[in-house]
Formats: sequence, structure tokens, C-alpha cells
Amino acid sequence: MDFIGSLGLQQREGVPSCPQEGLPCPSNSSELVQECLQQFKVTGAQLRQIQISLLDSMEQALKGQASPASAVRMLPTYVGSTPHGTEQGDFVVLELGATGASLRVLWVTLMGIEGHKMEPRSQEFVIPQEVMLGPGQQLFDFAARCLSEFLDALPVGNQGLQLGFSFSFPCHQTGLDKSTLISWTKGFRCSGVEGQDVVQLLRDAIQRQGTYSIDVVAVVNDTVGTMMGCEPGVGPCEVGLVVDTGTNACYMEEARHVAVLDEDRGRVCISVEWGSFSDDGALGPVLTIFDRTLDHESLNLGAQRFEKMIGGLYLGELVRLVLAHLAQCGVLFGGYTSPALLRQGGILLEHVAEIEDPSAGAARVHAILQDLGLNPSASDAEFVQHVCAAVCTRAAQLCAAALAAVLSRLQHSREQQTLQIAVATGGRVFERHPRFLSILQETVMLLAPECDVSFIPSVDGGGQGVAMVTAVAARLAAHRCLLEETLAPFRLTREQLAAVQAQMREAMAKGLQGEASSLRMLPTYVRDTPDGSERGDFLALDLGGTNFRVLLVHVATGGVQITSQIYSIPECVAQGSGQQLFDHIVDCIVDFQEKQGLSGQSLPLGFTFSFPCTQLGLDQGILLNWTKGFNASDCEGQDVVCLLREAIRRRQAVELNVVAIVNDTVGTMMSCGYEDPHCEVGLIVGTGTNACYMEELRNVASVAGDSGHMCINMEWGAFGDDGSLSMLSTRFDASVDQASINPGKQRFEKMISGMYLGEIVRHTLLHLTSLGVLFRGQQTQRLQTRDIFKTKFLSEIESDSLALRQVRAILEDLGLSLTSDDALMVLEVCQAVSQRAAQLCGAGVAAVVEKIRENRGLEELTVSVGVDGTLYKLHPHFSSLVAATVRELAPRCVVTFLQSEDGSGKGAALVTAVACRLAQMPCV
Ligand code: 0WK
Ligand code: BGC
Ligand code: BGC
Repeated sequence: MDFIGSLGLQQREGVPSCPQEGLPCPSNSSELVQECLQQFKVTGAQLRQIQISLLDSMEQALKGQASPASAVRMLPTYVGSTPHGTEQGDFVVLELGATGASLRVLWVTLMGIEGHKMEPRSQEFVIPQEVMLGPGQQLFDFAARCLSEFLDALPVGNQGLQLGFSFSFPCHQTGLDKSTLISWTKGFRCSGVEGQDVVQLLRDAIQRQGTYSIDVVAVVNDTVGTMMGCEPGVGPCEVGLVVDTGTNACYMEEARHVAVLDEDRGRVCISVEWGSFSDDGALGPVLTIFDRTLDHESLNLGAQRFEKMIGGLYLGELVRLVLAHLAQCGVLFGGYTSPALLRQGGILLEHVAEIEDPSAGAARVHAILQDLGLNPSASDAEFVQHVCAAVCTRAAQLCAAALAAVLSRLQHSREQQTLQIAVATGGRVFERHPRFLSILQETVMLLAPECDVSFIPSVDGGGQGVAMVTAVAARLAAHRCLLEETLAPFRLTREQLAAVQAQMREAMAKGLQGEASSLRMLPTYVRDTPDGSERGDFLALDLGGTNFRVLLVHVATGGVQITSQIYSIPECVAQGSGQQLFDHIVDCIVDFQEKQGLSGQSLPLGFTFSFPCTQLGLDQGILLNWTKGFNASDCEGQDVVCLLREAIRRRQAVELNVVAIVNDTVGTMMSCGYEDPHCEVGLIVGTGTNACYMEELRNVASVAGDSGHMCINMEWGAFGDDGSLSMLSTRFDASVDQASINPGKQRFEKMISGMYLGEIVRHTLLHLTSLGVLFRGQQTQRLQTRDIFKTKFLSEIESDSLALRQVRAILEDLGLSLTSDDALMVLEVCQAVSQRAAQLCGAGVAAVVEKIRENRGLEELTVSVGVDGTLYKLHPHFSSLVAATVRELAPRCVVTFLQSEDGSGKGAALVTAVACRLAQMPCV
């Protein structure tokens, strides 16, 4: 393999390799040398221009608006997280392309957090020229042979080996193990590979080799391996920078900024592929005739222009072209040119690095030039050192301008003024060139002063990093399986939802007939929805939701005006004595009356009491059992209207006329029914959940009469308390139920409503943490705290507008330190839990509207459902999922969901108004 070839340069017929056409030989030698050196000088302004233009090209490419000419490619790599040290296992790594004409195979053992670091075992194989330029299958077969040769020497079984493939060329990745080669660079030009999935080509070659069963788990670019190989403890490196035969960088970009990814959460590692940057506006002024010549002689004319000014494959060649030119102009080596000096590839990176090595000293420079067949004078050797310095300084400065563009992009992407970042560096230019890194650092500080950058040399050229990615890929794949396994019981099929609908219909029928059923189907004595003729002022109480409200409702021709005040019900009152609770309620009423100047007035009062009550009349409601965290004593089995009236009596000097007690579902139906007469169903999905609807009186066994309607409070929260939902209940539901103050009760509610969803998520997260899937398996005290994961977090976490970092912020407030993968998985848990809740709720509504349709023997029913409740109103997707499930399960019902604006207090007032109208009672 002649050096030219390995340099990716080709001997062009009839083109004298030098002197440089068009470059005059001026008379004064030092002037000529200065003139040449000057060409490699890049000004601060030019570097800044390159930085700006490259940044612009990066952002264009991220938006998918890249103009092919000057484009850097910005390729997503599907690496979404930096390693978190728990990676463990043995991995085979195959590196192809990073170091030019050689490939390397490594055996890397990752020991996780505790374990000490194991030095990887590796072997390098030189790739013959004809293989680098031959058919692609030949190259991959060569790689597979090197793999088995390497593994033959190792005491490893041949089963279940996991391999990470470091493939250092521009690729379109469509997954961690799927990557299509865009174009070869750096002296490779195998046929039949561009446009192909290189993982498949490697798998096929390993298959053909047939000696080892190796699972190619991940393919990564060498910059990614370098970034991921960053020693844990120095803080994750979020930029990987390689300057070896070629050059490139990768960094962690916010996924939502990457147009091609339909992902708006988390981060993704982007391989910039800045080697292809060639914005003439920015690069034109710094391109020298030597660069143009080198490009002309390269395998990929016009491509990788930026790389050809920086990559180790080209630095030696640039120096050679300059020296050859100066020699032919008689300025160097007495005008003598040696075959090596005239031969492309005659000067290597190693030569340049040594010549530049301050400790090398003139003697070494002489020795190197003599090895190249030259007989340098002392000034020659000095000039040669200047040329090497000029070429490499420019390379380092240009590389710095590119890195500064990446840092600016990170600032933009994270909306940070200042940036503290660790950059992992890899490649022989860094390892071998004495000043490359320091020049790069100085220039970056000039171009990106607000960035505090620490440069971390990658431990072994990225092999460890590739194993990390493979381990991360293997871990993510394993975690994904465990996550899917854990969430599978939450993913209800259409058949399961239809079964819930059918079971609910059955329970409704039994409940209406007074047979044993988990649905009590309680008559509410509301027989009619408002007809708009209601008038008057009414007091209303609204107890049982998140807030206790006292309302003054003025019903007039122009509509309904409401004045209300929220009062808190402390937990000690909600779980204290009944007398204390109702005295507290009356205190609030009195306070409200005083504030509204109603003291002494005895307005008709409607009481929204959102708990299961057997009603014997509109103003009689026997509390069956508390729900939703209420547990006041001496109330269950009592008529709560009486309890209220007794409390009023205890508080002398207060006149209140309690006319009606309604359930919040009924209040909500009435409130919405006032606007829309089709509204015959009331639905609450808040702290608790429940529904009511207008049933045909003939179907209500416990109430006399065959005509007309009766609003039935289904108390569907208790659906399944007979065990009929056990097939849907998960271990997490069981944990929530056991920890509740009413175990075994309200099972349907405990799968749907706001009081419980957060707890279901918390228990699921604890389980996933115990499996090591989340939070690195670190259980935190906070997450073990009951009710710490509020249901409102689900609504926040699932809202489309929330970037993952905000998800992270919510979780970090809970004292959880997490990765973006963790945050993504928490999101999936929230989605699974809320989706199931919405679908179960939808199955319930479908059962109700189908009941009404069949009641009326209609082909198609048009009906509206009045809805209230914090979960339904605030969760970003709950309402649409409920509606979608109803459309799916009750296709013959056209259902409109009306969000109640004024809550059920208005409804209670309207029920009171209807009662007053029917009773011809004066409504002041
Ligand atoms: C507001 C209604 C109230 C009902 C509540 C339910 O006015 O009667 O109990 O919605 O939603 P929550 O406040 O429990 O989320
Ligand atoms: C390739 C990149 C690679 C870089 C450093 C370039 O030629 O296009 O993918 O990261 O060399 O090896
Ligand atoms: C209660 C119902 C109420 C629902 C919504 C349930 O816990 O039993 O009466 O309608 O919560 O607030």
C-alpha cells in the first residue's frame, strides 16, 4: 500500500505534484516562506466567521432546512443519555474507520459503579488498501475474520456475545442498531456500501464467518464512543471531539430541536459531521492553494473540505505540499526535492508531530528530514518547523472555531448564558501533536469566553465508550422490556373495555332492580332537568370535591349569577366527628352570609354532598359511607340534611332553609342542563369519580311510578367492589387500595380518580426502581412517602408543551436525581396510568349512554354529558381519551361532553329552584 493511497489521495496522471501552478517564485526566500506561512494564518475575525457560519449551518440542519452546499449533516445517533456508571458486562467492540487503514477489536468489561476499572484487551488489524477500495462485502468479511481471530485468542464462549460497532463515517441512523452509510471519507471507498445499513452488512458477514454468535447491539460514531468513554466522576462529557485521520464532533442536543426526530422530550446525541462544512464565504478566505491541491488529489474531490484542513490524514500532506513548493522555488533544501518530498503522503502526521515537538530539538528534525531523503540546513529545519507549526496551528484553530460553534449551539439549546461543559477528546492528533490541544483550548477561550470548558482525553480512543453505548443499548433494551412488562397490565384492549362496559350494564340493571350489585343506582328524586323558568336567589353548599364552597346563586331571566367563596375542610375535620364537620360547615355559611350581607336572611339552600347517599326525598339523604378521604364519625347511616339542620340549630340566630341535597354529579348535570337540554348525564372525574343520568322511572324498582324520569346517582366509584374488576387490577392498584382508609371499597374510583392516580404512579415507580430500571435503582425516602406524587403531576408531566427538563424539575423537586431516560419512562408510566383511567371512565360513559339509547329504543341517541372535576378538566389528554373510548364502544350515540363552568353549586341551586317551583314555595 503506497502512502498516497493510504492518504486517500490519488496520483493524478500528468499533474505534477508540485511546484504549485500559479504560485510565482518571488526573489526573496524568507519573503516567500513568510508568504507561505502567512497563507495559513487565520485571523480572529475569520475564525469567528467560521464559528458563526458553522453554527448557522448546524441550526439549519437541525431544522431540516440544510442547504446541501455548506451543510454540516447533524446526524441523530439515538444515544439519548450519557452513561451513568451502572453499566456492567462484557462487550466486544469493533472499531472501523477512526484510525484510517486499520481496524481494532476490543474486549471491554464494564464493572458498574462499585467495580474497579478493567483494562480492555484489544488488537489492531491493518486493512489492506485493496480492501479499503474494494467491494464492501470484502471489507465486512475482513472485519468478521478479524473478530473471530481476536475472539479465538480469548477464553470466551461463542454464545450471546454483545458487540458495539464503532463506524466512523457519516451515517443516517434510524435506531441504536440501524445505520445507513451516507458517504465514505478518509481514504475508504468500498463499493456497494453507501446507502446500505452497515449493521446488517456486519451481521451478514459475521453470519457468513459462522464462528461466533455475536449480537450487534449498537453502532456508534467514534465521536460518540469518545464522549461516552469519558471517565465517570469528571461529570458526564456532553461533547465528543475526535481529531484523528478525520475530524468530527458530537454533542447532546435537546431532542425537540431535532426536526427529523418526532420526539420532543429528552436529549439526543448529534454527530455534527463538520468535516463536510464548506461554506465558501467562511472557508474561502482561509483556503490556500495547498488545500485546493490536496483536495484535487484526494479520493473525494470537493468533499470533506473542512476535514482536509484539520484531519491527521491531511496535515502531513499539507506540510509536504508547502515544503515541495518552497524547495522547487529553491528556497528550501537548496532547491533539492527528494522522491519522498514529491510523493504524495511522503510526510505523515507522526513526522509533523515530532518536528513540532519542542523537546524534539533541531537534531530530531534533521533526522526526520534526512529520512525523507533531504539534507536540510539549520535554517531549512527551522523553516520546516515553522511550516509544520503554521499548518497545525491553523488546524487547531479551525477545530476550535468549530468546537466554539458547538458550544454556542449548546448555550442556545439550553438557553444558558454561561455553560460549564466537559469535552471528551480522542484521536492521534490529540495524542501525538504536542501543541494541538493547547492551541485549541486557547482559541476556544477566545471564541467562547462564557463557556467553562474542561477537556477530558478519552481513555482508550473510545473503545470503552462504545462498550458503554452498547451496555446502555443493552440496558435500555432490557429496561424497556421490564417497563413494557410492568405497564402491560395498564394497557387495556378494546375487548377488555367492552367487557367493562358490559359488566357495568349488568351491574346497572341489577342495581336498578335492587339486586346485589356493586352499583347502588341511587334515585335522587330529581325528575326533571331545568326548563329555564327557574327564578330567585339561592344559597348552595358544595362539599366533597377538592374545595368546599358556599355559593349565592341568583337565577333570573338574564341567566344565573354566582357569588361563591372557597373554604378549606382541614383533614382533622374531614376525619373528625360529624358534629365538628357540620359545625364547621355552618361556620362557613355564616361567614359567607356576613360577607355577602345576607345575615339573617333565610334563603332556600341546595346542598351538593358528593358522597353516596340513599335519598328518600329531595331533602333527605342517608349517607351510606364516606369516600375520598372523608371519615367523620357518626355520619354514616345518618340523614346528612338533618345533621346540617342540627348544626344550624346549634348555631342559634341562623335561619337556613335546606331544600335539597344533591350529589355533585346531579348538580353538574343540572348546571349544564340549564344551557343544554340534551344534557342528561352528569360525570365527575375529580378527587373521586361518579356518574348520574336520567333513567326511565319504570326501570327504577325502588321508586313508584312508570312514567317520567328519575335521575339516578350510579355511585360507579364502587363498581367492582364485588371483585368483578379483579382481572384488571394490578399489583399497584392493590397497594393503593390496601393503603387507603377504605380498603376493598371504591375499586373503580381507585383506578380512575385524582385521589389515587398519583399513588398508582408512585407505587409503579417504586417497583421500577426496585428493578433497577429507574433512578439507577436508588430508592429515595421521598418517593416512599405516601401521596408525595400528586395526580396533578401527571397532568403537568403529560402536557405536550412541557419539555422533559420541566418533567425532570418536577421529579427533582421530589428529591429524585434522574436521567432523561428516567424522565421519559416516568412519562410513560404516567401516560399508561392516566390512559387506563380515561378508558375505564369512557367504558362507563359508553355503558350509560347505551342504556339511555336502549331505554328509548333509539337507533341513534344524541346526548350531552355535563362534566366536572379537576382531573378531567386539567389533564391534557384525559377528556379526549374518554370521548374516543365512548365513540369506540357506543358508536350509535352522539355524545357531547360539556365542561361545567360553575360547578355543581349552581346545579344544586337549580334543583332547589325546580323544587321551589314545583312546590309553589315563595323563592324570595
Ligand atoms: C366541582 C364541583 C364539585 C365536585 C368537584 C369534583 O362543583 O361539586 O365535587 O368539581 O372535582 P374535584 O374538585 O374533586 O376535582
Ligand atoms: C467521519 C466522521 C468521523 C470523523 C472522525 C470523518 O471523516 O465522517 O464520521 O467521526 O471522521 O473519525
Ligand atoms: C362519591 C360520589 C361523588 C364522587 C365524585 C365519590 O367518591 O362516592 O358520591 O359523586 O366521588 O365527587
